[in-house]
Amino acid sequence: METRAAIARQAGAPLEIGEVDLAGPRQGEVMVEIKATGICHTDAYTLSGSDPEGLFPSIMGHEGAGVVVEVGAGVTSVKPGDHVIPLYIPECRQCPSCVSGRTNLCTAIRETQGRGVMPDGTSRFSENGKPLYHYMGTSTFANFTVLPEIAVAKIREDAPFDKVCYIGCGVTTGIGAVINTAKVQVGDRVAVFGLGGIGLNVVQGARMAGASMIVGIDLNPARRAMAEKFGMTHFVNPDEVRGDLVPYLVDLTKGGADFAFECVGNVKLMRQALECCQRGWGTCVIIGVAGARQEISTRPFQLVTGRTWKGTAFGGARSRRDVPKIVDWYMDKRINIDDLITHTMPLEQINHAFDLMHAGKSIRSVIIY
Ligand code: NAD
Ligand code: AHE
Ligand code: ZN
Repeated sequence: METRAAIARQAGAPLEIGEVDLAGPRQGEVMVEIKATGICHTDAYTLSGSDPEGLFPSIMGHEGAGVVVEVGAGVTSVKPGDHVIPLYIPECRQCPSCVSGRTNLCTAIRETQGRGVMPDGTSRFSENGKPLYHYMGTSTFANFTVLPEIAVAKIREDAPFDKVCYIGCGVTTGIGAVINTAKVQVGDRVAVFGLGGIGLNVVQGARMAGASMIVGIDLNPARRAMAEKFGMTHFVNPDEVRGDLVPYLVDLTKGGADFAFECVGNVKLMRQALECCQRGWGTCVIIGVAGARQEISTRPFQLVTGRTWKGTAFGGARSRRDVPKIVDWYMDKRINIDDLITHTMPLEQINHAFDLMHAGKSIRSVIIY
């Protein structure tokens, strides 16, 4: 069949809207009609050419929601008509990582996913007989896509696609980083570097966890009002701080943050986020993704004196188990997604969504098919 898609032809070029061919689902696979997809900074990162795994031409996008329209042989956990969220970290419940109980990083299909193909080593997308690569195993910048069964989470049918698509990455990543990875406790002091689509969900998660102080750090003054609405108690614009940012933050938090979250993808900030943590026990959680050849550094003394650097992908969430729960939280009004979706538009305007992100004018843009 044909499907409308935004094609990433080459790094640095705008996406091109067109019809591409999509083959049906094979054994263990499902075809999903994508109803809505958010645009995350990671899409921009890969499109920029900085991602060592970036492949072109490809169909990008990883923050979608839609309806199963067809299933391949052997699929048992979903059926046509089911509402689902595609998962860039699947949950097979059989691989050593899943059974370890220690990580959400299912390894069942990670190798082929990184090569832009389905687990059998081939692509379902093509154009004029030439394959197009999948992206993050999800390819939600196409009206229809094919995924492994283990890479979809079944969700309730009354949840609006144009809102819950954001749970496919940003919401789960931010809130999960606080709850699953950091395990922030009541009364903790939290610092959040970067108040975009991820950082604002960290702020939201920190408020849910009962943090007593939530310091937001961003160069964009327009982020302040939104972050305050989500629970930020103090705003710091590094451009307005005289002298070094780290001692300023240590002073503000009266000794250092219990937890600091880097939500930008900037290795200089990753260092500052570690060093503004409380001596003895403060933990810095890296969420931001930094490009090829970027490295983090600090004086070992920072670690010797009790600080910890750790990272998180998809907020440490067990995807098939946790995503439906987070959809319930949204439907029960326990979390706010609506205010973070600042723009919606048709697929034809997807390049405008990237422009808004780069200009700091949007939190999340959502494409509605
Ligand atoms: P975004 O563009 O919406 O937000 C980034 C924010 O950082 C903006 O508000 C911007 O003003 C701010 N910023 C930029 N430079 C800054 C600086 N020097 N100091 C302070 N603030 C600065 O991006 P996003 O969608 O929120 O994504 C953030 C990062 O998280 C990206 O690197 C993305 O790839 C990554 N990410 C990681 C995961 C994961 O699972 N680990 C999931 C999703 C996104
Ligand atoms: N190919 C990239 C990997 C970037 C990365 O770390 N991705 C996160 C999700 S970002 C979502 O917006 C992730 O899930 N990582 C775990 C994994 O297995 O990739 C690079 O930089 O190499
Ligand atoms: Zn993302």
